[in-house]
Amino acid sequence: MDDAELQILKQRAPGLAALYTTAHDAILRAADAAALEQARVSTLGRKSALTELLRSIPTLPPEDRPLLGKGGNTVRRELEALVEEREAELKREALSASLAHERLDVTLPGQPFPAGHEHLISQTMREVEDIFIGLGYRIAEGPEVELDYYNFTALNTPPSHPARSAHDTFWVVEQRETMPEAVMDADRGVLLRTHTSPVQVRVMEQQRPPVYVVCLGKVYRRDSDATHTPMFHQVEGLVVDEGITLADLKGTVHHFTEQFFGGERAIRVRPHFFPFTEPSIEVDVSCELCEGKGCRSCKHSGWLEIMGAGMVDPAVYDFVGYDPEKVSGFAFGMGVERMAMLKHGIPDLRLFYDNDVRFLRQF
Ligand code: 2NM
Repeated sequence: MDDAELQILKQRAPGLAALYTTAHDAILRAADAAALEQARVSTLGRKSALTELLRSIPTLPPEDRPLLGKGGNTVRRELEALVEEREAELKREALSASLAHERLDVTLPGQPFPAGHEHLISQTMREVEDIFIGLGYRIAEGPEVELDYYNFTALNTPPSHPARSAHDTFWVVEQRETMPEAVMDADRGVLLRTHTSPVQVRVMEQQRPPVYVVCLGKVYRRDSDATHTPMFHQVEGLVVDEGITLADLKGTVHHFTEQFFGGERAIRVRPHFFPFTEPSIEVDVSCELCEGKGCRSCKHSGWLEIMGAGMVDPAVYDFVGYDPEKVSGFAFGMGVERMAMLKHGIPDLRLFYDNDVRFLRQF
């Protein structure tokens, strides 16, 4: 409504004009959404003077009705539009106030937080992997929950072997739970693998020679004391090809120890026994902490025991269908925790699993 229109309204319907100016001011004065809602209800609501006036029109003298009816509706539309405008204006004000107040500088540096790193055991496994990858080996993996057949039987470890007892092995399903006694068969148990060798058996089942693989992973034994944890890590390697001899095993181990421990290293082998290799050996590497003179680390012998190994027993080839007349091979196994302890001079196995970051972050 412009000034001229308002003047006319003032002359012809002063009550309606006064109502309009009061309502107009109340709406414009509303300082926030709640105040605006209050102004809307009191000026346009069901109990407002304007609504009452519009409602009373049918009772007015007929000559007054057109003016007050038309004027009243115009006033209502104007006030409704005014409320909407004021509402939009308040929203704009609120937005710019919050933008000013909650301004965020996205170029500020972030909150620093400490970055972790791989556990020493994982790092050590990766180093070992890298060395064998460099020799052309492939990495093999297998299940940690394993069948009796792969963990023991196919590795030429007969049912009478002490390692099969509940004393040393975590059984998941014992054979007698899966089989009636009469047909009890030593292969049907399910267990947590006690070494990574079952992976090598699975590899031989899957592929023909030449085989050059290493397997790294968790193994489980029912031991727990200062020098044994119920879970630990192993690396095992397997080579099967034509014409492989113990000399290849020794050369491979020598290369590995020099790469892993650094410097020039001598190795020596001692005879040993494993059910799955013949002949079997244990391998020592020269102790460089004392240059072979003898120290606490090498128990004053000048040598550190690092692995068991041997030439794969033909009995194992029978299980996987390899012909021992055509191929031969070697296998070796070592404990990752022990390798890391020897390399870094760590005195106690339990440090790996206490998860004290003051220890872990040194590596
Ligand atoms: C060792 C020591 C000696 C070994 C043997 C085999 C397989 F599958 F070829 F028969 N895998 N791993 C082996 C041999 C493991 O660990 C101390």
